[in-house]
Amino acid sequence: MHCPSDGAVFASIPRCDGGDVGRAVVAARRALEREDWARMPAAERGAILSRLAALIRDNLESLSALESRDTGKPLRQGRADIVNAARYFEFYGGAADKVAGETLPLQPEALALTLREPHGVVGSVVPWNYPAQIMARVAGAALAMGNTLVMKPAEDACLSVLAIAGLALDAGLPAGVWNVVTGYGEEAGAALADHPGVDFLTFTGSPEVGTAIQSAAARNHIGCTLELGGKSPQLLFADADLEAALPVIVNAIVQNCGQTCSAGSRLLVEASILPEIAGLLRQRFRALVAGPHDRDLDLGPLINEAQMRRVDAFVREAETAAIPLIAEGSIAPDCPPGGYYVPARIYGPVPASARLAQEEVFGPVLAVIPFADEAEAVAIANGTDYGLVAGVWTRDSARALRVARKVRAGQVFVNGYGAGGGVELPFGGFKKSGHGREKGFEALREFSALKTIVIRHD
Ligand code: TXE
Repeated sequence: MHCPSDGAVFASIPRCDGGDVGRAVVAARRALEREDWARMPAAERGAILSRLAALIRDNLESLSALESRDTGKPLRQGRADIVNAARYFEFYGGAADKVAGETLPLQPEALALTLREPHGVVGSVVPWNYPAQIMARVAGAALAMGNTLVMKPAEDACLSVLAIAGLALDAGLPAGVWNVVTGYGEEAGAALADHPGVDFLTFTGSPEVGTAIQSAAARNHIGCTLELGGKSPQLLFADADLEAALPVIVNAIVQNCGQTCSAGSRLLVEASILPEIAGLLRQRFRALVAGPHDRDLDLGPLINEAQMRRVDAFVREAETAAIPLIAEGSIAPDCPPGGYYVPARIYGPVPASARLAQEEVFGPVLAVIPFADEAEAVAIANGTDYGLVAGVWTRDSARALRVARKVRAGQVFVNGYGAGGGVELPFGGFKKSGHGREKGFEALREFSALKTIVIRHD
């Protein structure tokens, strides 16, 4: 494993192949069929997840340092991620015994009811941007519903996943219930997606690999949820509380160096306040500093060289297209030479059709796009292939509600953005952002199958 802050190798992990994946699927299947998991009362399953949450909190500092070093994110962001991972296991630990079915009206002589049953073996492919959080939102919900799990974390950052899955054994999770296979996407990941012994797939990552995962699910006639990123807009109206809005708008694009599926990467600004907003954001972006994870600055490095090339390509293209650069931040002068550092940048006005306004950069690059009125704001907000998250900033509550209902996004925040993680909130996209919902109670429905039973009684 390379540390993104200096590019140096600091750990090595197994490169699992199809054979390893096959053994993990067999282990997960056996665990599913064993008495100690399948017949465990839901409250006991929940208690194990709650104990795991407590163990994560007991190990908060070491896990935060590991997450920060592995991903390059500043230490306080790594800590926030580990706290959120604990929150997922607390939430799903408490929820495990609260999932109920229904009774349905049918005939006087028959009782009809529904049950939620586990899918069976869940295959999960996790990305590198939020390994602990994404692992926890999948494992918490899938295990709460009684599934067993084979998880393939990302080759670029997977150490917190290994550490926390190890703690799960200490919390009392029976062996074989949660299996982790490390390695490359095209080897271990593809083998997992294609394995006929997997009953349900869940994936967070690029749209390209999402298509491959969905194709594999179709070949095996199983369900899947996909979370494939976004080009999320924040709509800033002239009557908004700018003092409240601007720090949130900046954070939504620089958090985790912009490598966030829900990054607020488009800022739609009412044209009458564009010069004022550009001026205020210029000051804020100029003050942003990127540097090594352990210095805990505004931004850490990007995850790897490929991401750096990707961000550079967008920057070069913006230059070629003469899109104005409003401001850029800086890189701390004494950064280790092998790190993947880029400064935060803000461009505008950006034509709504430009690639910078349409495609996911996955870096700290904000595109500012002016709009004339509410109708145009909504049209621009909805004018990309994505639909993951949106933010609306206005003091006019009727407008906030109108816009929130018209914007095609899985989550819409009014006068805020991101809500501090929000493990309780269903999360997932429209359009190319994917389908299915994770987080909250909705994930418990995704990670279970509905069965109807009809009992005739006279
Ligand atoms: O993603 P990949 P990459 C977006 C973001 C980023 C781009 C490329 O725009 O710039 O994707 O990132 C595994 N079968 N997001 O290349 O390849 C891989 O090992 C099965 C958005 O890193 O999708 C890793 O575990 N699995 C995003 C995971 O897929 C495969 C998070 C993600 O890697 C596989 C990450 C295959 N054939 C990137 N190929 C989000 N939505 O948050 C790779 N993998």
